[in-house]
Amino acid sequence: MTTEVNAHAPSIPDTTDGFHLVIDALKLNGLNTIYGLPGIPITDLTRMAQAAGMRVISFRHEQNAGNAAAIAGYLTQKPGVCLTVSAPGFLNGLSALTNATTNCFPMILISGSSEREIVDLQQGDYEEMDQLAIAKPLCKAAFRVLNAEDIGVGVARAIRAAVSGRPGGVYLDLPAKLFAQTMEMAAAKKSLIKVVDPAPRQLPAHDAITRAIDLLKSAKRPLILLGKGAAYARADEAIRALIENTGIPYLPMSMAKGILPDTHAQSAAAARSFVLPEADVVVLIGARLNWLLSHGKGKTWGRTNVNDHKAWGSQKYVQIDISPTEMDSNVAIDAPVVGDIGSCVSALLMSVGSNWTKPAAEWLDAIDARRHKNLAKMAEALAKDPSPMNFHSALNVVRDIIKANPEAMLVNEGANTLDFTRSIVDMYQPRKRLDVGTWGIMGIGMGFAVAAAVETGHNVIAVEGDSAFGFSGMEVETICRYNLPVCVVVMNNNGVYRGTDVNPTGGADVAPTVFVKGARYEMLMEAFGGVGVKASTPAELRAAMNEAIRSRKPTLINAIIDETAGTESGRITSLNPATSKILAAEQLAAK
Ligand code: ADP
Ligand code: TZD
Ligand code: MG
Repeated sequence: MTTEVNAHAPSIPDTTDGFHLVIDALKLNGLNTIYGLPGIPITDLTRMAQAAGMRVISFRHEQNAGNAAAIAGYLTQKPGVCLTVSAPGFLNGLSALTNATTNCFPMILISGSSEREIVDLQQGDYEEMDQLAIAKPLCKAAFRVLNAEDIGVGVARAIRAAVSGRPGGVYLDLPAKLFAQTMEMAAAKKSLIKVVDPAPRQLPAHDAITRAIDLLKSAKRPLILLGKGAAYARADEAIRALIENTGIPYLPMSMAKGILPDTHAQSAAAARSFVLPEADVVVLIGARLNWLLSHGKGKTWGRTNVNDHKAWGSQKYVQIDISPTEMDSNVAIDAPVVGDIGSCVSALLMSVGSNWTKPAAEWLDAIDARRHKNLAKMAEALAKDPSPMNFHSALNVVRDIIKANPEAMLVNEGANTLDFTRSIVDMYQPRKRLDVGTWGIMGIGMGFAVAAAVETGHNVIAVEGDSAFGFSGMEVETICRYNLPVCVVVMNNNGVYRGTDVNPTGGADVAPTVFVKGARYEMLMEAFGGVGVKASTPAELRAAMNEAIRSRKPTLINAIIDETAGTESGRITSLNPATSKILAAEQLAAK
């Protein structure tokens, strides 16, 4: 029997290899962007991915690529993909993967690795490291694929692990040999998996809803607390309806700002230190009672000390979370509601109905009074125009720019720069504010900014402490290379927290928190063809930011801030272990 061959038909290769299977498996699942850094053994993977139509964004350091992938996951509900080389590249990416897991962002770190048989016998391969073992305790799940026919399964498992339940980071180990393995095309195609329903809805139990509603009905001073889980869940309409239909005041955690506009009449953000201790029933929606909420304990919650049994347990909690083991992690949760936020909030909403009794006027009026007092104080601080600028006068400009451009993405890190921006700059739309998150880490800035621009196409404004910026500053080249509409504002106060510390010994070394004075950060952006501006006044800052928004050109504004304006650790000074005592002792010893 003969087979007729059409000489003009395009030749379809009858085999494929590991490289192409990885690319095909990602694309099949709608993962079309890779954030990474090339090198052995994945250089060709980056080339082939680009050739196959994927967006491959190459960074200058893997940690920034990893942070980009993590926040891409937060913004899209699909795992962000980071690709690195073995050992050191893997380790650089791993800190971002761990941070993603801590923040509940879905992400997949794919790293090439050395050959198993050499690694396991510790025979000293190029970049030898048992990466799978190291990654395992630091992320949600970790997998290795040894055979090309398992690539489809490996990618499918990684996707499901990253986005189902509580989202998190997944490590996928791909040894160099895998990429060159070949497979017959038809079998290869069949081996790939298009994941069906990767993040299944999880409906809350009926009695959990009844319990929560009963508790809420008994409340005299109820409060809703929105966390970044609520923002991630994209249940914006249901959350707004729950808040508006019940009339309950709400407080957004930093990345939940904008789920409802910060100017909403029910926002208690400007009365935070009043509502937390005073509320009697608190509804947590996608927010953990971790250090950011003082673990539900202490003064923040109106308890003067742990042994104060009268005050202890005076608040009651409803907690909506997809993770059942989050309940009771810090204090007793009276009404746990386990499920996805969309389903849980919708179920509550059904029970709330249309004739819910709004909270007593006494509670709402007391909050309003605080709110107005604090907002007036803030307005007064913002109206001042000191020279040099302080955080307030500079951030007053950012506040106006975001108000005029509510679709812009805001990235924010630093200490004072973070705390002041969070309280001064109102957000108007959900998932626009991206910051240091659960760990309060520095270094997310440029990675987040790149991914925010790539994933949304909107202007990105990155408000950075001068120290914070330094952790990822080299990525301004990446921003220029891809011509991204990113405007970096460096709040330059000559150092960590302040630029005023001195070396107590009088020695030549400056204090550990102090940087080069009068540093010209704007020149970094100019070095790669972007726009650099030094801004010493609010008017200069405003003009430069407006131009950056208009032109969408990569821009870095060096905003000169009074070096005495900040405070130690911003607002978390209390977490320092008895700073003043240690310093006094050291100064004494130095004399
Ligand atoms: P914040 O720092 O803003 O207070 P956290 O990161 O502490 O927020 O809390 C986020 C919470 O949201 C986590 O406990 C996580 O399990 C939960 N979460 C994330 N996505 C969902 C979802 N789709 N449905 C329900 N809970 C979710
Ligand atoms: N390293 C990492 C990875 N994360 C951290 N949070 C720190 C170090 C410690 N740290 C902070 O918590 S804030 C900060 C550091 C180094 C920088 C603060 O200085 P800044 O901000 O210039 O960014 P301000 O505006 O001067 O306070
Ligand atoms: Mg600083």
